[in-house]
Amino acid sequence: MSILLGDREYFKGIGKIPYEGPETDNPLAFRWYDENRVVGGKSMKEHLRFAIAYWHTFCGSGLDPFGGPTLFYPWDENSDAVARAKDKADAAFEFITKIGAPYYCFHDVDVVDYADDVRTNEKRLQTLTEYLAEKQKSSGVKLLWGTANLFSHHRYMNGASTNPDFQVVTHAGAQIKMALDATIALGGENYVFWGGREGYMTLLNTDMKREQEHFAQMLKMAVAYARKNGFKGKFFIEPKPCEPTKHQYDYDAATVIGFLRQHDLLDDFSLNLEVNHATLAGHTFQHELQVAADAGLLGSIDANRGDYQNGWDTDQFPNDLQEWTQAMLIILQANGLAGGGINFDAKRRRNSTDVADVFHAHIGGMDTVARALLIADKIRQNGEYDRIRQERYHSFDGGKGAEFEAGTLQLEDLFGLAADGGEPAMISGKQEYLENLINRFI
Ligand code: XLS
Ligand code: NI
Ligand code: NI
Repeated sequence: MSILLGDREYFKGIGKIPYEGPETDNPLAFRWYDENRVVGGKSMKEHLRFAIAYWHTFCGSGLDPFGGPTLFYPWDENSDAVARAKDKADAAFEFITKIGAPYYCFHDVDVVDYADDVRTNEKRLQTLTEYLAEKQKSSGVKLLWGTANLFSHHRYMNGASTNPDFQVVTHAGAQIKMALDATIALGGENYVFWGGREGYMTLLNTDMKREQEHFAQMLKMAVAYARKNGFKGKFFIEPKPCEPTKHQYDYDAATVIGFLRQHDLLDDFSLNLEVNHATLAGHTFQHELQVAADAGLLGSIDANRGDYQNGWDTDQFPNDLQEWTQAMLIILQANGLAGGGINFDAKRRRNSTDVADVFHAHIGGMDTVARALLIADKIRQNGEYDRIRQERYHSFDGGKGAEFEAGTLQLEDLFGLAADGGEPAMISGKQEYLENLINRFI
């Protein structure tokens, strides 16, 4: 089976990335990601469900607020939008197949450039959907999630579903409908809402309550439409506290969970958590994972990292073993991601301009996450980590503590127990001990 549908090879000189193990000198090989290796009863491939982000990897131009593009792609040359989009799809599937990721993710406008006419756009996306369906079939690569880009076009400068102008809201709805059609036709397993410009720049001009109600209304319409058309997957909301707006409504996991509960959306939605968004919200990534896991809403992950010295969404590739080991401990404890996977919402730096750089970036990210999975599995097998955490709460496992948990004590009972039991002994939190324990396995 050929990995290429088109006849051009875009990533010349680089073949399928093999697994060669930790000792290899080959920079274009995996040291840790061995897709068939079984960890805790499941293959690495099934645990991690890696996905490639169409927008960064095949569309990202290296543009930043201070300078224009630095990344020029041979698949971007055709002047016809549909032909150009097909070239890009060829390049995308060549890369995804060579790197060996089982999934990809896209926004509507990553797949094909949109014009300023809704019906033209619908036709374009349908044409590309058919093309992508063929590419999926011949490669075995699947769609982890689709989404609509409701933040780049200038019409969305005041928001999309939360825009104060209803005509803009209709355009957001149209784009969501088309992106859902594409996702469903491609067997997409999930659909994502990241609240691009759903938020405000100043409260002076904003009716926050009304805007959030509009957002909930749009989500309900999207669910109704998708279910009516046979979509069985999950919807994810991806929290982020700011950027591009000063304040995004989907601030963090806890905020989104409250919103979903308030609008009765918990049956259809769970969370897609991004590392760099967690850190922008002043949380660790682990915090966000734990909040979602505790609510049974840990759906999917956008893997990347920020630069911890500056405060914006730098979307660097993950490389921090400490961070990912702790994340994996939470994911394993939660029995994995519910329906989602690990999508590299990450871009190489704008001065990483060699063709090989995009491979190095993904290999590094995949190896970091795979290695963290192996480490976390060892820590769990060793058992001491789980035991210490459990032991810390043992006073609730029986006696009056258990009655407290069961809700059968009154406040005056606590008074009596405090008075009779006397001053509690000091019990160490053992933080440094636990930090050393984790490091022992890294
Ligand atoms: C931006 C978001 C975006 C979403 C998809 O910060 O991470 O890339 O993942 O719209
Ligand atoms: Ni993201
Ligand atoms: Ni992001």
